[in-house]
Amino acid sequence: MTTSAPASVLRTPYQESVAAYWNTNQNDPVNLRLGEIDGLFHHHYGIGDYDPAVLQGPEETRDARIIEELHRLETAQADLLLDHLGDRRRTDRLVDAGSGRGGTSFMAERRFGCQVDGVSISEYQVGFANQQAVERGVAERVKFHFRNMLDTGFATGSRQAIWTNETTMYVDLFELFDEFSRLLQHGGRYVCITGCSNDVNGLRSKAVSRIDEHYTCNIHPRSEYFRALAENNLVPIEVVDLTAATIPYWELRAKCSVATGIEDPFLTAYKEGSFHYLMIVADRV
Ligand code: GPP
Ligand code: MG
Repeated sequence: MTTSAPASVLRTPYQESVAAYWNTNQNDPVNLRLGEIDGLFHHHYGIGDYDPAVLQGPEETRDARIIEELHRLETAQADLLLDHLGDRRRTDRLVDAGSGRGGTSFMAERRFGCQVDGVSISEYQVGFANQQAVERGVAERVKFHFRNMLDTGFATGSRQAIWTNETTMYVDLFELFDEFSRLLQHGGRYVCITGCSNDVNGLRSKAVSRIDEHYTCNIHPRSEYFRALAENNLVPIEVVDLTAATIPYWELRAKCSVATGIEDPFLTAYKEGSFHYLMIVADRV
């Protein structure tokens, strides 16, 4: 089913710089301290209201309570994504495109018992996630590959579902959905959670540009998602604006010792309406 890795994974200076960011970003308490709570290391944000009780109680343990709560909200985000992957069977093969340290892949395997292949252009992240798979005893079913999600090398029509959990801002959407359309069997499911700029407000705001600069990414306008999906036989069945649901996560994160400084641009962008947090669910036709 799985063909060999393409000859070169990193094909452009931009891809080299994205890989370098994730390869060198190994001491990131905002992700490591949260992941250490239960061994699920996420690289995405959270949704849902936080429990205001975490801000009360003993001062010495306040930060630890906030970290635990942030992790709960990030896991809730991944659960929402998986809720939309459709009825999956144990025999299905799934792809996590831009798999980071593996959090969503492990949750998918736990929920569906499926084979999951994660791809990342960061060799460090692939190594970290494969080590996690061994430690969790699921290395037979969950595998991470040093590959480019624009050119995975997996067989045509071999996949029943694919997701991107906050990774599409690193690639051209037309190229990406062309590859997903090739990989998915007819009726296969694609779920995307992403941050996108708001076409209604015109060109990107300063706050959105600051997010791009921070992560070396290129946030796309909302319209581009739908154009690129339509061009590649991917038909949206559900679109959910998660903006209001993610704002509490950012407000809580801003109060925490592991805050990185990107909290203000996110809160500004969401509140001024120049940016949305969106989930798009689509079927391959
Ligand atoms: C979070 O990863 C996601 C991205 C870097 C992509 C950008 C997302 C947008 C919605 C614009 P992370 O968990 O590694 O970020 P952090 O280290 O800030 O927690
Ligand atoms: Mg994070």
